Amino acid sequence: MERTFLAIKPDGVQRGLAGEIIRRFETKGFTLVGLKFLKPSRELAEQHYAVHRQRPFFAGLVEFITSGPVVAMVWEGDGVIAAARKMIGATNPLTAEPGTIRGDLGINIGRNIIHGSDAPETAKNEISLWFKEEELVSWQPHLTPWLH
Ligand code: FUP
Repeated sequence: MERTFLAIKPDGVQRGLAGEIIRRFETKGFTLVGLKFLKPSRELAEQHYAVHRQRPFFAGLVEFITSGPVVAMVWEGDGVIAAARKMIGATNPLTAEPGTIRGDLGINIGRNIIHGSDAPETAKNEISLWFKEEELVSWQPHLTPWLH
């Protein structure tokens, strides 16, 4: 079953949006299989954003993501990687569509509330960067499949 890595960034946590964001993925029908609350180390942040190492915003991005606690999560479900990206919306909250998390809840590209893996390979890498295998729980909600 497909899995993705999502993280509610320090701005989302500070603004008290964690519950609202988790609710959206729960009610959509995806399954939470990993969850932790932590203040990321500089090393973890730099590894997570390694692809942006040469970009001018890299230092600020690492500074920001390590500035406070984040909610790190792994969600499971058919098509969850692409669907979560759609639910999150465009990188810049000002141009993100209404109805998306960033479109509904944010205004600043440097404070865009949530991260979501952008492809199967990055999802795999990010999940193993943030979680140990034994921290992930394989389970099925006790619902008939067509309810999801
Ligand atoms: P996304 O996949 O939508 O989270 O966006 P990117 O991977 O392109 O960017 C990662 C993070 O870098 C964004 F969440 C915010 C930050 N960023 C900036 O601060 N300025 C930019 O011009 C682009 C990205």
